[in-house]
Parts: sequence; C-alpha cells; structure tokens
Amino acid sequence: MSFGGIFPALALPPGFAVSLLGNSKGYGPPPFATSREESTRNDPDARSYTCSNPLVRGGAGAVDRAAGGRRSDRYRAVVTDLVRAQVPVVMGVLNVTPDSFSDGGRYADLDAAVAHGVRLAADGAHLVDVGGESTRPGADRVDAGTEAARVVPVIRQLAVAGVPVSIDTSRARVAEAALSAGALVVNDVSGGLADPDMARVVRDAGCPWVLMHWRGHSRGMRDLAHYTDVVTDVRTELAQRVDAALAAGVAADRIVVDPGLGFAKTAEHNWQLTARLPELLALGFPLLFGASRKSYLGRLLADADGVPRPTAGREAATAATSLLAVAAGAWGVRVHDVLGTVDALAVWRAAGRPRLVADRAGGERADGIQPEGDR
Ligand code: PMM
Repeated sequence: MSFGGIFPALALPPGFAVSLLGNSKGYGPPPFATSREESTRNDPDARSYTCSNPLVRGGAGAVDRAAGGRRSDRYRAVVTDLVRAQVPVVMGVLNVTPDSFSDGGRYADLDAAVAHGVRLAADGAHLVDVGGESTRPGADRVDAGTEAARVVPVIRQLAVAGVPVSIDTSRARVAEAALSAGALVVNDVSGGLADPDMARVVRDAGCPWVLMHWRGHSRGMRDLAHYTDVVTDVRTELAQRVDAALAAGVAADRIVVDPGLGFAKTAEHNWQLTARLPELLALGFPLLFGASRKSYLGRLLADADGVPRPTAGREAATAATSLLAVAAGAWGVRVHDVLGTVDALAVWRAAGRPRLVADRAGGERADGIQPEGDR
C-alpha cells in the first residue's frame, strides 16, 4: 500500500516507512506479536506503508466490517490484544480543534491533521487519539454536528492508512460516527456520565472504552475540585463508572480507567494521584495516564517571577511524569510528544523495567523506585 495513492497531499520523504511496532532505533517491544523486520524485509519501496501491527495488517478488514455495527472476529482479537497489552501503550494526541490548550488550531486542516496522525504513528504511537472538542478548563462546548464534522474525515483517512485511532469524545453520536469511520477505541473523558447513550454504543460496538474520572464540563470544572481525599474519592467515583458500564452490558475486558489529571483537579490533586497511582490500579483495570503538557507541569516549572512554563517547554516533565506512571504499573500514557515518550520508555526497558514499590510504611512512594523483582 502506498501513501502516494491514498494521500497525494502527503509528501513523505524517501526512506519513510511507518511502523507502530517501534522504529529502527529498537524502541519496543510493542504490545503485538509480530516484528517490524518481518513486514519490511521484502519492501524495496521505503515509501510503502509497511507496518506489521495486526491493527494495520488486518486493519482494513476490521475497519470495513466495523461499519454498520458488524464486528469481525479479527476486530475483537485486535482490541482484546490492545487492552491486555503487557507493555505501555502510547496514545498520541491529535486535537482537531481551534482551541485546545496546547495544540489548538494546528491541525484544524484535514491534510495537516492526517499528516500529524501518521507522524505520531511513525514515532511509535499505538493509538492516535482524535478529538474534536476542547476540554481545557473554561472552554465552551461545540455542538455534536461540529464535533463530528471535525473528527470523522480525519479518522476515516487515518483508518484507511492503517493508523489505529481512538475517538476522544463524550458524545454517543460522535462516538458512533467515529467507530463507523474506523476508530477502534472510545476515549470518554466523562466516563459515561455526559451521555447516557454512550454505554449502549460501546457495548454494541464491543470496543474498548476509556472511562476517565470527570465531574462536569469544562466551564464549571474548577468549582468541582473539592475532595475529602482525592485518591480515595477518584477511586470510588471511577468504580461507580465501571459498575455502571458493566451493568449496561459492557464487557469487563473492554474497560480502561483514567484518573483524569487536570479535570476538576488542582495541581496538588494531580501530584497526589501520581504518587498514589497503585491505589487506583487496585481497581483491577488497565489504567491510562494523561499528564501531557498540563498546566500543573507549567506551574512546577515556573520561572523566578512565578510565570508558568509555556506548553512547548513541558515535554521533559511530561516524559518524567509518564515514566513514573508506567513504573507504577500504568497500562498506557496519553501524550503529545510521542517520540520523547517512546525514548523515555526505551530507557525504562533498558534499565530492566524498574517498578515502584511500597515503602516500609506500606504506602507507595514516587521516590521508591527499585529494580523489578528486587523485593
Ligand atoms: N486529557 C485531555 C483530553 N482527553 N483523555 C483521557 N483519557 N485522559 C486525559 O487526561 C485527557 C483526555 C486534555 O488534554 P488535551 O487538550 O491536550 O487533549
């Protein structure tokens, strides 16, 4: 499959080949069984799309059959592998919005959005998370038609190109359109609270569903950042969302949870959730962690006058925070800078996948990193 035929507008440089399995620098291993070499060995044309990720190799079939709600066995196997992945899943952020806090406006144009999604996959993203509505604190909502019109064409082109996509939406109607266009996963920042029809859509699709901790829409979320103990409260509220999903018929092996950093959370809340991630992992579901470029990192890195570090300067802190989450046992991280994250994870692997361990007092400490199996 050649990109030129599908996307004449995408001028890929010679030597460019996409792999969701990691790249020639040896990133990986991926959460999938096949190897990149296997797919590229007989490929004389480096411009060909040669990813051997089963999400891609079987992708077209899985995606085609996804239309109309029919799901192939292959699709089910693929998403099951994804949720059960034993290595950190890297979700690359692609906001097709004019106003998201760090990349708003950059990918509002279809070609630019698709090219960036392909780039994220080439950098090592296992999923590209496409969103059409900004969720930054204070943001106004857009209507469902506008949201769908932003994301569906991008998802369709990425799916045809074989890039695995998740749809970042809290609207059932948008999720349904995105799944029909080829999205594999629903990433719902409201954890199913915003739209009572979302559970039916994901149940019928049989797709993975990221249930993020959420208390209300962007406009009012700052006023909702009150907790007795943020970690216990988030765990309890996430458990309620999981129970509601299960009661609606969603399969347990399709559920991923997310603490929702920055959503009705202060900086201190975010740090507490980071330090005590094992208490959330005790829910027993794969956990996605999304700290990327968020304002509490900007505040951490403020200059001498207290001015927060701009989003562009938060990548190293993002990588460090993501690494802490992975070392605590997170299933995946949602990031803008995929390559930097993939590099950080390569370091973690090379060091023997060190894990956070409990301190003597029985709690989990963010500074208690020990090589895996040490105790
Ligand atoms: N954060 C944002 C948007 N979607 N989804 C999940 N699952 N977790 C998050 O933390 C999350 C999300 C806001 O960040 P963005 O505006 O950069 O996309």
